[in-house]
Amino acid sequence: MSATIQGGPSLAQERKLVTSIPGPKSQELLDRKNSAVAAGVGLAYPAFIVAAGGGVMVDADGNSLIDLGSGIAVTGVGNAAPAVVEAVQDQVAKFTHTCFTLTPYEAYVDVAEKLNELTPGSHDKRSALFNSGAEALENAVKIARHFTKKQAIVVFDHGYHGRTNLTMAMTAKNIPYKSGFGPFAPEVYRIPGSYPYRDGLSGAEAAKRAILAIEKQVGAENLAAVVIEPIQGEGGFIVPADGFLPALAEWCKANNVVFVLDEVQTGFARTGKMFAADYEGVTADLVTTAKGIAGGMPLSAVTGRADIMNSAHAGGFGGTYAGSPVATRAALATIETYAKENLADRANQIGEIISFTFSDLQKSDSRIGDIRGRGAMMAIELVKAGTNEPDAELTGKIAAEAFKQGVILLTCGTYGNVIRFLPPLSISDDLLREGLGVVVDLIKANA
Ligand code: PLZ
Repeated sequence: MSATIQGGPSLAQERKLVTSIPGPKSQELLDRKNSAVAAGVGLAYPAFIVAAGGGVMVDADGNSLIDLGSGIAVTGVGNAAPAVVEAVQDQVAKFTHTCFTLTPYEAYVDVAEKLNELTPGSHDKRSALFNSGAEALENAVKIARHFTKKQAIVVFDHGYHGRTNLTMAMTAKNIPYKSGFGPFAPEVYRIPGSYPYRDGLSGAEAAKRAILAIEKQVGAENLAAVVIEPIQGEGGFIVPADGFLPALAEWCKANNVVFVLDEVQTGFARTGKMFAADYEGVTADLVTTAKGIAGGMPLSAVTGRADIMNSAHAGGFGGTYAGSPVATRAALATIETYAKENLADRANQIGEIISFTFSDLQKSDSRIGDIRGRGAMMAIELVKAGTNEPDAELTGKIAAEAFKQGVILLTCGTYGNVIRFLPPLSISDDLLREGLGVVVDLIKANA
């Protein structure tokens, strides 16, 4: 790497292209990557980043790209956010590791207290910390099984929960997540959820269908947990119809089934509230969190009902790095930043700009099949004109061309036809509008 460059919000907030993208330095690094890194680690946008902050990422060639992805909903507070940098630097200079379950430290307890306070519901709660989203999901399942003494787990069409063996079983999509990687963990059952744009069902109707499937295919007497994302992320930013989640939660409660909300992608101000469940009037028994929790440091958590969380024996949960001192200090600074900078409100403003932009375009372009999401977790579903047939080709083309024009744009969806917007909440209106303008122009140009 050549000249050192500082990231964070003081980076020039501009889209600036000084080479073609990826530029020669990134190309060189890409060649080295291909010779050194396993092919399974694919790269969506091969611009090698040297600094990031606010709403931009700067690559090795000096191009400044608009970030509409936040590294998949992670850097909500912004990349290299000053409070996070300060906390991490302070902590690494004190101690880097002890293993919390050997010799503990305060920041882990502080994070647990914060999560117990911030997650929906005022009941008595406990938390346990881990490293990744998938690890949190693995542990939520362990906890639910231990508590209920039952084994089956219900997940949903379009769901995404990770890439470990158990969470691959819980994830719906074959390519790229599962193909050839089986056999998968047993006792995981997938049933239809709620996808208003495609199934046309009300929340009550979708819940009735789901509950019938659970009762017929699994049986409450075998079922430990129902695990669901309050807005399905990788599956296509699918917001369930009103009433769907509360009906499921109620059924779980009546049947001694642990109701787990996976807020890994939706959590921490992203949707305009601290957690997406805050919109739904549901209280989960367990909540899994990660991504936005620690400003980019690897950290995740399971938080939930004290009786469930405390049902397992000491030593049942852990991991060498789980809840590391550096990640927990970063989380405290991150969580404080959401409140101090009012980032949930900022997420709503961002969401309004995005929906306004595409509602306008949708009036004259029937290829914008659906505009959906909450706060700064918004998406457009692209279809063939006048139909609801998914257009994955157009979607891929727009993301690829946006990249060449200096905009990092993520896609998702079971059918690969959803463009998702997950900008850092630190992005300026101007930069956001410029990035969205590139997308609008590309949609128009590819008519
Ligand atoms: N649950 C709801 O969105 C991670 C994965 C991208 P990890 N989603 C992005 C990829 O290519 O692997 C995710 C999620 C929900 C769980 C996870 C898993 O979180 O931190 O990636 O393990």
